[in-house]
Amino acid sequence: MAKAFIGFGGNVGDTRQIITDAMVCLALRSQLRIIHKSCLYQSAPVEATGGDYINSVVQIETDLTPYGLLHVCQTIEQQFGRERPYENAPRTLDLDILYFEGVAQGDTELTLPHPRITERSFVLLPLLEIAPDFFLPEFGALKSYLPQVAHQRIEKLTCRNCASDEKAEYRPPAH
Ligand code: PH2
Ligand code: MG
Ligand code: MG
Repeated sequence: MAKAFIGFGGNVGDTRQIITDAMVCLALRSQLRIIHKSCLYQSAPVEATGGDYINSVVQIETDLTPYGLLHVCQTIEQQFGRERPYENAPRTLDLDILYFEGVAQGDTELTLPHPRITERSFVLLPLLEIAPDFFLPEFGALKSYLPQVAHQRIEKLTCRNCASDEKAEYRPPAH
């Protein structure tokens, strides 16, 4: 079984509900198991247009190959009406494989780890919520990239397993 992380995002329709439902669809797949789910985060579009996004990250373990998992992700995107009129167009649902254990590849269809994993608060914050010490040989400790994305607006939405007064923003340690 390989460990993998998948990012969820969307900014068209009732995205909170769409992501919640899409996670149920993912969980119903027999070739994988969801280990951790982050809370939902609301974030400003990064290099994209449209309204705020809702984002989340899940950790899974799976017997699928990376391309097998990509196929599952694309099928779920289709189930929720994903359209691709142009690059980074507003979308009902986007599922990105962020990391797949043991795989580093530069294929145009599926680059692993995801090339922009360290550049986006909407990936880093939910991923670090469920894997605080996550380390990638190519990048090092992911938490070390938080200061670089501190300007990107993001808010953690309250959910069952988080305290309502928790703040998502990065705060430099007090000296
Ligand atoms: N996805 C993109 C481009 N920009 N911005 C936010 N906040 N959230 C996203 O999921 C997102 C984005 C391309 O997939
Ligand atoms: Mg994406
Ligand atoms: Mg995508």
